[in-house]
Amino acid sequence: MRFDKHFYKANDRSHMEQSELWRQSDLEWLKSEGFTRFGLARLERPLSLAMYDEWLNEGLHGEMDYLARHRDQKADPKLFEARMRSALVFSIDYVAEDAATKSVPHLTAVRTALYARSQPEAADYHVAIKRRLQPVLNRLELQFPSAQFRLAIDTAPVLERELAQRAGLGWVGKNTCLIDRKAGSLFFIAEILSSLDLADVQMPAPDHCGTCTRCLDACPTQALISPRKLDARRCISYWTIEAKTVPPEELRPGFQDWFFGCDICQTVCPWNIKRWGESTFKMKNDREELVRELRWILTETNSKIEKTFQHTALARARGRGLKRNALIVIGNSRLHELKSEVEAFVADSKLAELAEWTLNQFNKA
Ligand code: B12
Ligand code: SF4
Ligand code: SF4
Repeated sequence: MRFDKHFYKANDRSHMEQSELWRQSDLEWLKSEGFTRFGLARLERPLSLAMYDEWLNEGLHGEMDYLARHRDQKADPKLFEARMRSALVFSIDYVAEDAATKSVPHLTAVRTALYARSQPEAADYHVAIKRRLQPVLNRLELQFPSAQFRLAIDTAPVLERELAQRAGLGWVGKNTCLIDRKAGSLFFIAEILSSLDLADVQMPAPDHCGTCTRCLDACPTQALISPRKLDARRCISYWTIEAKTVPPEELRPGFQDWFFGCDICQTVCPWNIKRWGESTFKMKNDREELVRELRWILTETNSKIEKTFQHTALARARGRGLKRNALIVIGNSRLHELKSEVEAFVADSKLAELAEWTLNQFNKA
């Protein structure tokens, strides 16, 4: 873990001392716990609320109805947690130095997003990160017995990228991800909400995308419809993780061999290449193993698949979602070896059309 001047940049020390939230000993302790990037932000009406509203109004959230349901709580955090006034926002890397050798348990050859690959955070990162932040929460509770604190990551109705941007942890890149010049963007955002009324004095990080458009150019399904605007209905990550239905035919070839999630708009980003090098993002190419794993996905019962992945990020897609994803990878990678397994889905109530499409891909060059 790094502990350098970058840490101080992300955390306004004079402000920290003024708020008495963090003393030098606290900062040293956080360092020893492995936290090197965090900042403070006031919980208030988001600056980007108009962008969020526009995004919802244009229907770019697809089937993710909860994002519309969360809208009012995101607009006014007091509706979500009446007592909370501020947030300690953390940036937590999810890429290991040896990421190329990491895999989801039971799956080594299918292409999954880096955040879902085997490392402490991957075993349900919500649980793993909450567990990691628990000692920080405990310490805060001891230090401020009359204040309230609450851990949050991902699922809470909080606009985490905006919060992290205001906490000084990076800028919102054209790929919509929060990026830091040294850390890149391959990190989770997590926060400890607090009832302490802290002034928001962080210097927002300047935008370092400049004239670069690599992410927009590289997205195979043109989901980045303009800088900082993502149409989830075109995004591989959305379709392979969040959606319950089958993606439209015109998008499927763009999915290439992505089985779960997608990292393309981040792994082409110069700030991630600078941090991790390109080889970190490569997967081993093992057709035999890929066929074996996809055969298992297609032939195993949904309940057994769900049990196998119950403590991993893959649980979100459920058994049927992973079968859907497998059919697309098989079609795009022309895995003829799995023809009979695919044929078994031609009578499936939900996946029949997709299975026909997969079989048709075998006839293409
Ligand atoms: C829904 C969701 C998705 C959806 C939609 C993503 C999207 N870009 O909108 C899908 C399923 C596609 C998705 C994909 C991924 N996700 Co996601 N997702 C979320 C979730 C739950 C809500 C995001 C949301 O509300 N989207 C709606 C859009 C409009 O909001 P937004 O992306 O936050 O954008 C706001 C800011 O960018 C802000 N903004 C823009 N410009 C500026 C400028 C300034 C100055 C300011 C202040 C604000 C600002 O305005 C926008 C509207 O408010 C968050 C967790 C959370 N609670 O926030 C995780 C989250 C954004 N996801 C995350 C991750 C890791 C991913 C993936 C990398 C996973 C993967 N490998 O497949 C991909 C990345 C794809 C991509 N390019 O975004 C991380 C992002 C970490 C980071 N470094 O940015 C989050 C924060 C989860 C977490 N706690 O770590 N995700
Ligand atoms: S995650 Fe993949 S599909 Fe989604 S915007 Fe990025 S490159 Fe495009
Ligand atoms: S690829 Fe270029 S434009 Fe896209 S987020 Fe990275 S620096 Fe910004």
